[in-house]
Amino acid sequence: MKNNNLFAALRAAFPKDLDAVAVETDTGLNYSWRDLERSTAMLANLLQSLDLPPGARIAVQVEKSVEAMMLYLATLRAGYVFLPLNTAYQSAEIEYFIANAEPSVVVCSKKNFGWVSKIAFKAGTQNVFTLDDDRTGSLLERAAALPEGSDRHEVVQRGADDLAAILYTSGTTGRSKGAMLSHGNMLSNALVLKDYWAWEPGDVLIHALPIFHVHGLFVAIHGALINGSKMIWLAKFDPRLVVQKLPEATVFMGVPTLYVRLLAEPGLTREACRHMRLFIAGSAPLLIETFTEWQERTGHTILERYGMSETAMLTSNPYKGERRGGTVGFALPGVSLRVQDDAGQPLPTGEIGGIQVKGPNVFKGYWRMPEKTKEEFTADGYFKTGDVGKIDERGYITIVGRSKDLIISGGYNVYPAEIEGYINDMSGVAESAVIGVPHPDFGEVGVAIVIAKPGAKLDAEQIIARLKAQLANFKIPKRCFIVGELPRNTMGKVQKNVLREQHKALFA
Ligand code: MLC
Ligand code: AMP
Repeated sequence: MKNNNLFAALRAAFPKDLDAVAVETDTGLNYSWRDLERSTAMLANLLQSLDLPPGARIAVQVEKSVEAMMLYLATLRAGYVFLPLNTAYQSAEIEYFIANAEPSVVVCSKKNFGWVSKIAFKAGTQNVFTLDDDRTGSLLERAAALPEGSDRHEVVQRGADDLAAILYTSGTTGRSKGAMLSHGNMLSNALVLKDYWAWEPGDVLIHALPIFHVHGLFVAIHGALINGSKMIWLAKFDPRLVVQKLPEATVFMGVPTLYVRLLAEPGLTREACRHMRLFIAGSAPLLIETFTEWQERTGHTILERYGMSETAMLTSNPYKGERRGGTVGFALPGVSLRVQDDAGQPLPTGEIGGIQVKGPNVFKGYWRMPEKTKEEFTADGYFKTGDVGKIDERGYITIVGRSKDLIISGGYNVYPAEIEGYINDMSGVAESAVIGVPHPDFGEVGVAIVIAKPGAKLDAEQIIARLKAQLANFKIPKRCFIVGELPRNTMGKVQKNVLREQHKALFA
């Protein structure tokens, strides 16, 4: 029987020479393909030795490292479900994810072991590990202590519909939902992108993104591995280092903020990009100015694509044809995409409506939320993305906005409803509205507009400081204003569009 485990497909694409370099790090370490093979086998054996139930979730909140990637691959290999968590999340956020997902294993960094393990044990998780290799309880140390032969492992049999990962994401309601992605979802997407972006022998990818979201974890890692391509691995995005590494690479992927920051590097020249084949952008809108400036500086046209946690990649500008700035290109092969009005009627070319999609890449639903899942799909099986867009006469898709109340800041999603909830809980606050406004570096950032209760005195800086103590740093509004009232429509609903208009030049 064919094994549909995604890892089996990635493993099959490893080059013949297993001693060749698979990953080169910014600290000068080289990992061979054999290292990937052996370490993932050891970690998979270790996970399997824990006697976990079928479908067990492995929740991981660790700093980016090659070992963290190996843990992801080992989880696939052993047939369990990977649940990556942003390293910026603080205790209330982690508590929610662990209570909701009920992971059997939690892996965290050494510095967070105290509070994370407390949350995990309280929620009933039996196994809490660190990944760092200098303390007892480290996964790698344990794996190394397994009996001889533990670096051999037969990839666990998985069906295409079996779960491979849960990615937490949020919709209109503030609370995060776990998007369940299967081995088939991810493999189909990886194979389509290999072809669509014309990956070729000898390609080298600069991996500079975090590995807890679709972009860095799936698009970048799967892309390189399924092509047997070497990765130049940066633990953290550093524009100077990326520019230094460009001459050794052929492919780069980034959110628009990365491109904006790279353009500020004097070393970014045509000469530095002489071996580059492809620059890919996504996760947030790429400004046309960035697209054009990049073309002028480097001679390369950025290829913009569009995706989301629930669907992996949906559309892409073409590799060979015209890459049109301001558009996200065409629906990928196998993806069926349409634009509909609010009444569920298909819209003609050029008209703006809700983007809906269907295809082998579309997720299996939200973890333990069948009702929510049902709401987000149409009767004929299309997923409602919450993005608003149009398709032109040549088939290019443009995203013009979002029907979901969401801010995308530097490629990270921020849910106004979540931040407003925290602000509204503060004493003296009557109400608040969090809006996204344009920002030259992050594309968009959050701004909080707060109303005090009668007689209460509020301090904007204190509100920000309190939020900082509770929430991931990228979610913190960059400014806070205390005002007398919020603009409302005749139904009494806060008019966020009016607030956005009022504050649009704040960071201009
Ligand atoms: C950091 N900060 C941010 C921020 N990142 N603020 C708003 N938005 C962000 N994205 C703030 C911190 O709170 C901190 O503020 C200050 O900036 C410095 O923090 P840092 O950690 O040193 O920042 P830096 O390393 O410069 O990070 C910036 C970044 C990072 C752009 C490199 O945000 C990043 O890696 N973004 C990529 C996100 C990504 O991979 N998205 C893919 C999602 S997948 P203070 O006040 O505390 O000093 C997806 C689907 C798809 O969307 O289609 O791909
Ligand atoms: P996430 O849920 O974090 O995966 O974020 C997915 C969202 O990012 C999508 O629904 C879009 O709103 C947005 N997005 C991704 N790629 C692009 C793009 N190229 N242009 C505009 N928005 C994008």
